[in-house]
Amino acid sequence: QFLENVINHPDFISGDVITKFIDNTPELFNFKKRRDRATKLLRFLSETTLRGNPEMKGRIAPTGELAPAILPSADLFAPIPPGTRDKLKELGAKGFSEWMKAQPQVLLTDTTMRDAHQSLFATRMRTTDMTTIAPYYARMLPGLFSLECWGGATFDVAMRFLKESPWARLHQLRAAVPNVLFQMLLRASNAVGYTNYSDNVVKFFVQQAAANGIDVFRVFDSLNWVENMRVAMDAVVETGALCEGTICYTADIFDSARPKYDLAYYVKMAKELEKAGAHIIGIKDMAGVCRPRAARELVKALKNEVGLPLHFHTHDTSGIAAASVLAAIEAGVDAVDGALDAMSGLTSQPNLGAITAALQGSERDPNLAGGVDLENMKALSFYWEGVRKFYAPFEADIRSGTADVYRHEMPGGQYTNLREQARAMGLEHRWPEVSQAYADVNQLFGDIVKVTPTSKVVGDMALYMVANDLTPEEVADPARDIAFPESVISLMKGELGYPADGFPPELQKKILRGEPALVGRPGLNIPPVDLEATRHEVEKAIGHKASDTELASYLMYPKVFKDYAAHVKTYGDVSQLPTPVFFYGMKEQQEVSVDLEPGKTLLIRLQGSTENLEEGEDKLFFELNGQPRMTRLAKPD
Ligand code: 3PY
Ligand code: ZN
Repeated sequence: QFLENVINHPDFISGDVITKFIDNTPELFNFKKRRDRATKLLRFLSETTLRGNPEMKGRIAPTGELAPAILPSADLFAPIPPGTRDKLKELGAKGFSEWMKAQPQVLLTDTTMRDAHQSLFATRMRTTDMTTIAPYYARMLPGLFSLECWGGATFDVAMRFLKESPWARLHQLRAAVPNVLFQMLLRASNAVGYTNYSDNVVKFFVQQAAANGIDVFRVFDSLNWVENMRVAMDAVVETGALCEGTICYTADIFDSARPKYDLAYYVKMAKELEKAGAHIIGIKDMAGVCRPRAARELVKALKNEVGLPLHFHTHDTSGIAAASVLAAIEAGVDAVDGALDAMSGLTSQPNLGAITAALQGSERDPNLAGGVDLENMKALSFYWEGVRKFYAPFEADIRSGTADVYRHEMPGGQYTNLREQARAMGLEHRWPEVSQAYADVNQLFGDIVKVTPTSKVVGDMALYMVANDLTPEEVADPARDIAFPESVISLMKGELGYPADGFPPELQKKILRGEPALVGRPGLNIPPVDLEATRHEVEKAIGHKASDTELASYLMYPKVFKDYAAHVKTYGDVSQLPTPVFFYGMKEQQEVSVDLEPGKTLLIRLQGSTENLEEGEDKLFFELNGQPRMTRLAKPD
């Protein structure tokens, strides 16, 4: 191995072999580290193969062969064409915003790597499935407006369930796609968490995200409170990235029974966002309840009233979201979101390929300026079709669009997660009741915007009501004592901020049991965090120097980050394992190749195991780069 390291070293290959070569090149002795990494991965593979990935508990693994997803044919040595990211560098954020408005074609965002899998299979898509296809995107769809590939629930899920680093994901994607804007979803003062963070933590997080590759920040507040978005928006603007100040759309502008969410409400908010420094106005229809007629009127009004480009986002839960997208385009929206065909529909975004096809030859044809070729979309979608099969156990059991969404108004990104929570509580068979309770809780809370994190609070309360057979009348009854979930108490205390008209005072009083609610935005009540002291805390916990991004992860999710770091210590970096192996383990005689880093690949074959012998332990026999290796696992109790 030493010789192998020598002859593969770039200095050696370049002929630059000087007498001090060995002294100057300590990494030649890195084979101990590599062996160590291989040992850790073998431990992970052994446990997953014989004991199962803990994530699969209660789920049914797919039967039959899971073949690798088919990659498109494209020349990956061809130069990468310039794209929107180059344009942003050239024009700056304000200039870019003007450029957007001047484009005749509608601009497209592909959400496949973020919202689509968050909404279809509980955010479980792993980094390797994204990085494998990323270099193809750079060459085959260079005309996209952006790739939404980060933020929202992906940050938490990457560490908590997939045991991988969200930052490494961003770095790898960025390296593969230098030309197209990367977009993230940022929950304003809740950043990528479920709680309001200190102002300086929000700012630090935004700085890290921008420095590590995010170009467009879609910033929203879960109660549509612009005051609570300013810290995040200011931080974004300061980095030079694009700030998409976002309206969360709820109810129906034509529903006279819910007059507070009328057209004037949204226009007023958009104007506030424009004043607050946004470069783009996002319309975030997180549940998919913005019907075509409403989309048309809303876009028309906003186009007239604000001077910024508009970006429309919706979900296909109802089954007719593409009609809303087309209506928005007709009314002059500048950019729209969709997911590539195989990852579209249901609770995900509408179908980007079909939207493109529908507009072919029109004056808003997305491909007017080139770079979003429909055939290329199809080839990329075929890859996603293969990838999606790996995640079958995480898909919700829904087969069709449903108009029920207009009743419950659950965000698409929450739907699969809430069903999963219901399943874990043994309430899956009572899903229609959960759905009704969700709508009831919304009314009890005063008809609020429901999007992370407020949507989670409404979901918690709905599950609580179904689990305890509580009616809305009983919840509201001042004489009936109820042990409200923590998240509900926090919401009513104002810890996520307030809706424009506040919470219903009677219910708030009951829930807070005499405790006072906060005054003003939550960030005013949270002291700044001492970042350097926290860095020391992280270092103590993980046993090595903490980078800025590790600190940012810890600030968001202290326990989840520590657990993730412990997993890495024990099992190494599992992010490059093929997804079927990560979730379902290896079969006998199966061979997998794992790229530890560029040029360093492990070839692992499972030869067999002795799990049936009555000894104190099970043994697995592997071949690692041609050498036999054995692992031992203590028998489970
Ligand atoms: C998120 O915040 O994760 C969302 O997708 C909200 O729609
Ligand atoms: Zn969404």
